[in-house]
Amino acid sequence: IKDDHRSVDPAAVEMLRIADREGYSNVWERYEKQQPQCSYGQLGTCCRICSMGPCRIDPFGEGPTHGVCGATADTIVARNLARMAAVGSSSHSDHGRKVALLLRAVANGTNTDYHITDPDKLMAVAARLGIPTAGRQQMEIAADVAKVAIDCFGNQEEEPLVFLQKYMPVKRFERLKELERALYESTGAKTGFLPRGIDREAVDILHRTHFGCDHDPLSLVAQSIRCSLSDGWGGSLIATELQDILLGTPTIKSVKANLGVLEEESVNVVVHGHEPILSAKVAEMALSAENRQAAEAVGAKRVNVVGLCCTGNEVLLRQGVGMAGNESHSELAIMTGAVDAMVVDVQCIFPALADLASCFHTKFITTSEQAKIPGALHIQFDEHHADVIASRIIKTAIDAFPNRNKGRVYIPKHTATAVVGFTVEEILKALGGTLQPLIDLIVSGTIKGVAGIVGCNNVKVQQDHFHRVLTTELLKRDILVIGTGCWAVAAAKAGLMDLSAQKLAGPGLKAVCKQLGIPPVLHMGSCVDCSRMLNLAGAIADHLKVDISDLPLVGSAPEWTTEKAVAIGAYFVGSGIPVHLWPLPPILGGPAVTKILTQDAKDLLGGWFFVEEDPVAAADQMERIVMQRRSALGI
Ligand code: BF8
Repeated sequence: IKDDHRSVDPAAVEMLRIADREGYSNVWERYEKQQPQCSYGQLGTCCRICSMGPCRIDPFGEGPTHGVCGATADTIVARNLARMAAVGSSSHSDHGRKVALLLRAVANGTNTDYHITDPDKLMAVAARLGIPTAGRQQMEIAADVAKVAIDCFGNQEEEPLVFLQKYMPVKRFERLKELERALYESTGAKTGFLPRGIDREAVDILHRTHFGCDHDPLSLVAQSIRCSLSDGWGGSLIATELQDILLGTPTIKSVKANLGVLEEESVNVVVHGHEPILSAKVAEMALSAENRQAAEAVGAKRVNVVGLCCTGNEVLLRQGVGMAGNESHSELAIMTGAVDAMVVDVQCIFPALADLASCFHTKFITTSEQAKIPGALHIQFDEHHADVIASRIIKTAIDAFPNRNKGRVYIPKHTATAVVGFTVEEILKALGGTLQPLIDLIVSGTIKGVAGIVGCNNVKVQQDHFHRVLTTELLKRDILVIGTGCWAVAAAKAGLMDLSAQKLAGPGLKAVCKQLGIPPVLHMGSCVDCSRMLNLAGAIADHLKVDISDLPLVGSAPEWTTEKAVAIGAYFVGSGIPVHLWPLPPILGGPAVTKILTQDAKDLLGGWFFVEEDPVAAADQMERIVMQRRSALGI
């Protein structure tokens, strides 16, 4: 297989050869057609908030320096950024809301399709929230947990939202409170960082970025951080914790990743999107006796459910479902001609999939009222009739199977083994019930620090290249790598989550991984599960009675694409973690905004953003940060 500038994944390279030969439209080809892309957009200096515009600020200082209303480049950039954070935060949080509402329905008996699968997790979350458990019925406790979660969305008081209060480590909470106080004293103006209500912080951004409201870069950036914190310590955290209660807390397991998980002899159903309330049911219903028989009746071996992107991560970790790939694999999966149905819910779904599926026998099924796609078959999902609807989806795939054109089927034979499922609970179990062994390893320098990576695929970067090189470089430097999302899929496909990847690690990390029988790269879940990383960081900080910003931790979002990644990066920064980004975020047209995010944030928050195009240089910089933090701690 020849190198391909579009992807380093051999399965992708094989499929792209077919795409080129057959003329299938794809994300790379459409990207080429967009060249050259608008430089105002890239710098963040175009504004279309009011109808006097659209306005744009000349990046070379030769054209207009202000919009029609007088907005500066910094105002425009900051407003655009804030709206990205609001959208990203809302997407994660709305996902969390649905889980909270489902938990309430299960608790009050109006939904019997789902159950409390992990009562221990229910008790742990209740205890964390200060909900009494002794002598109480399980469903009473579940109802209380659901109520606290639901109230976080609509809280109208000035108090920070309860999940954040109960989960954020003490020193971080104090630091943000102190920062609010200090800014008020020095400026006389209120600047908030601690989120009040999850919905409120997003609405606040929509309000303050309306024509003629907030034009101050610091104020807009602060609200972006606050809204993002309502995602990390609110919406996403609620999604993770309550999904664990309802669907089970993931455990460590060995799985397969890449397009080779598709099976020539089976009915292949790809679940793509984000919400495991749907995908977990599809995976479960595929195993029902009725559906097994129906599959056999059309000459298939079985119904093979596989995942893509984050909902793929959810069912990978909980049910051991094979992982077909990350974002840039979504079209390639259909091009194999072996996908009988692709079923999607919300987020990160190319609308192009509908057209592509129509070139094959593939049923492209949308299920959410929030994500309808022209050309798709819509089967409305309703969690109150989840079993029946999931079965209908499976049946639709089985019915499509006989229409498969066998002559067009090509499944690249690539898969890698990945050991996944490293929730905080599993990490604690592996360490013998306490974080102390991990802390000792960090203190002794056996492990220098921990890097948390999240990230998508972005067609501006060769698929998975940044993920692979950055991750490998960090391992070499004895930095443990943890992460989620499409980065995790890239790492799994590259074999970096296989036990054999231990040999890639530096001597300290290698010895630890061998002793514990774990890979040096830990899959913690989907993008909402970035909350697991926050939780781990918070637990270490509280254990040592320090702030997260004191710890040798660093983050990265390589190959990032979506507004959700902006929210994740911003809540990491707001939690005290420096975050590397590539590609460039659309902020460089605003010098004051750029300075706040890359420099001032260091003093204000202890976390900041930096950009680096070269993965080896990015690893160097991340290592430097880890080492600086170590020496500040005196270790
Ligand atoms: O939420 S990593 S492309 S699938 S945004 Fe989307 Fe990015 Fe993938 Fe998951 Ni996260």
